[in-house]
Amino acid sequence: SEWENVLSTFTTSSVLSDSAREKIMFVHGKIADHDAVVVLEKTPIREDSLDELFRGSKLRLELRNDIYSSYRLQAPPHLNEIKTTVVCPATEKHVKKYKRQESFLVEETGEDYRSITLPYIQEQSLSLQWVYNILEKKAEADKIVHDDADPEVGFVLLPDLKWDQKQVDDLYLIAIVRQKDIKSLRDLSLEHLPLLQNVFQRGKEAILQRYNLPASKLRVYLHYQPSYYHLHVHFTKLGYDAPGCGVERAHLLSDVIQNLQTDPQFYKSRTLHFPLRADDGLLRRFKEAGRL
Ligand code: M7G
Repeated sequence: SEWENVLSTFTTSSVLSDSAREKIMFVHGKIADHDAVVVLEKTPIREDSLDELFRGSKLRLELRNDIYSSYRLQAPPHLNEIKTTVVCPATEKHVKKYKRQESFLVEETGEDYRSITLPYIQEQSLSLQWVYNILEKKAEADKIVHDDADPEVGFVLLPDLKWDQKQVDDLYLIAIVRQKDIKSLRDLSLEHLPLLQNVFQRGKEAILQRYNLPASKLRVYLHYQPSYYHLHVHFTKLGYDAPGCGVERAHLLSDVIQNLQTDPQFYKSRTLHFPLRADDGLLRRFKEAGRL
């Protein structure tokens, strides 16, 4: 592995949000003249590193009282790394995405989707270049866990940006479908059932094979609204609540499949609820339309 020094010139503008409990911090700043967002996250302690941790660390006693003592432990550097994600150049949307903000639950009817949401996402949403790079194997090709090249039901399954793959405890993969014209849940209808079933079935099988994690340990879901309007499915380990992934946006893939089986128009006609941040342009559109 190579070492880089992209962050040596990083200048901090502000902390967008942080959580002592999740041990994560989102920082806005500049690299050269470009806006950048840097995500710093302390990673879990790995069980398979415990021996090395106990043997190779230095301990400084902080207090001792009866049977209780507390220390500061200085772990070997390679056991004490900080997972770091850099977005550069970052757009204003990226900066907003990571800023701690009050959010509001929006009620979107099928008609609201067509008259408010769709025009908005057609005008402005985050670039999908990273998605196309993955599908065309121009990036992250060595990380692919399952590749189904079928143009109709095919998809690429690979580790999510948020997962460092060091431990299965916080397993997080995404399946990116090969069809390019499905923006979100709202575009789904009966014709997509074979695709969804394929992603569900093959995705679970691939994860069992690679990580020895059975379907009963997986949470498989889509986000609505997503950040990126190219259909993708999240696979996370049950019980691991990834930072910034609230329940309000999650739709279990198994429910999505059943809903479409019951009613092919389900996602075109049903009212869907989701939270939007205070400074989200879409929230403003809902307000302007008198829907909030
Ligand atoms: P989403 O539901 O559109 O938005 O999910 P969210 O980020 O608000 O949940 C997109 C998913 O793709 C997220 O889980 C991201 O962490 C992941 N992701 C984003 N990018 C830019 C990349 C990338 O470049 N590579 C990989 N492997 N995953 C990414």
